[in-house]
Amino acid sequence: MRTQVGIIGAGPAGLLLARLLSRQGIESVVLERRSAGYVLGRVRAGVLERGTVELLQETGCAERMQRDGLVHDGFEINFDGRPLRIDLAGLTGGSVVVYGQTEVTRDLMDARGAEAGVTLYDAEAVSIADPESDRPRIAFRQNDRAGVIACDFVAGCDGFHGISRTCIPASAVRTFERAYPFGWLGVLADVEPCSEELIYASHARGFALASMRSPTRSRYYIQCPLDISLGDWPDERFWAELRGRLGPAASERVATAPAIEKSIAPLRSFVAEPMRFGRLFLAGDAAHIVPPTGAKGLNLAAADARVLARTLTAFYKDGRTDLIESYSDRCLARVWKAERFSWWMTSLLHRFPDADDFARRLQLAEFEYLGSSRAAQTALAENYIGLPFEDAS
Ligand code: RFL
Ligand code: PHB
Repeated sequence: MRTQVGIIGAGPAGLLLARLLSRQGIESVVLERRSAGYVLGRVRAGVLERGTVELLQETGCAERMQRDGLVHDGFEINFDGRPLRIDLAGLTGGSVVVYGQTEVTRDLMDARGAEAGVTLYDAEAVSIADPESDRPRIAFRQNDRAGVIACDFVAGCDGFHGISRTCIPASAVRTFERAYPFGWLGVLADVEPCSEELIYASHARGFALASMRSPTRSRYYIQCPLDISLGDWPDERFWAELRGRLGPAASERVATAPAIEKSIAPLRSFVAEPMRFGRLFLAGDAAHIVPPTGAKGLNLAAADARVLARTLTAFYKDGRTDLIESYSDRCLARVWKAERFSWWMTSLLHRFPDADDFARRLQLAEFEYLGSSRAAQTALAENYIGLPFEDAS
């Protein structure tokens, strides 16, 4: 099989890239190791930056997001029961949209289904040959059948556990990593959210987050040790712990129902540099991971897809290779700012197992400073709504 761009992974980065390229008349084949149903069953991100919203509009598949997405002009930080509202709109003129990653993925899959591009599900990429040449090839397996895709470029959009990054020789890539000594236990339930806006709560027992997917579907998380198993956390225990951490006003409004999904996610910061090796580009979680506290992962994946689509469009339309050369630097400049912000939000709001009273006092001082300083709130707000894109000319 031959195509212009071989895309590994049908998560947000891969599907968005495929769609942006097809709008420019550039062909691609997407390989996804799981089934479409499995990909749609994964409950993940929920907060879209304005830039991500605009990008989805650009792809022409934002109709449902515009109808069902919830515009949020602010959120709350609750510190040991003390609320502080971050007025995103008042501080920055911007806002975010709460619309689940599952829905974004569904919209992109539907759009892909209606156009000429090929997406192969249950098709696992196993290796990438000659990424430094102008004819790289992706070897894959689909139901015991082996196949090869010959292409001009490979986009490694296969997430943190994918193969693309591992196809770059160790001597050509440098990685930076921080693992956090806790995870998030998440629950999805069909109940009215306890608050109209998200609540990020820092409590002596640990972090908690009240989020949502719709006016009738809530998404809640609590910080948990890494060694727990889901069996230790029946619904009643989860609801009690959540209520204990969220602060008195919201706790009273938490409505409960059987969890329709429950999962544990470890927290990690990770960056691989550079994000390109010859004609192999890394995009999204394949190149970088942030802890979810800043709501940045999906948005970074979308930003990479945007930069890569513009890079490849300039190559095919105008023969430009300079954007290929600068792809990694342009992405990483923004990625590291999101890494910093996500690490900062995580450090401010979580309980670290080895932290002493001094460390907790520092967190409290940071919270009180935030409460007293419009400048500090603005810095938080402008990062949360998403830093601007700096497009190459
Ligand atoms: P994905 O979504 O992991 O997709 C990669 C795809 O590649 C496939 N794959 C392969 N396919 C073929 N061959 C192979 N060898 C392959 N190996 C892997 C996989 O099956 C998969 O389908 O990466 P992508 O596209 O880069 O997207 C990244 C986002 O999914 C991720 O950053 C976000 O979900 C992170 N995240 C959040 N991001 C936000 O912007 N806002 C949030 O509010 C937010 N909340 C979250 C989150 C992530 C969480 N977890 C589960 C870690 C909340 C949580 C709990
Ligand atoms: C979510 O709704 O899943 C969500 C919201 C905000 C975050 C992380 C996850 O920071």
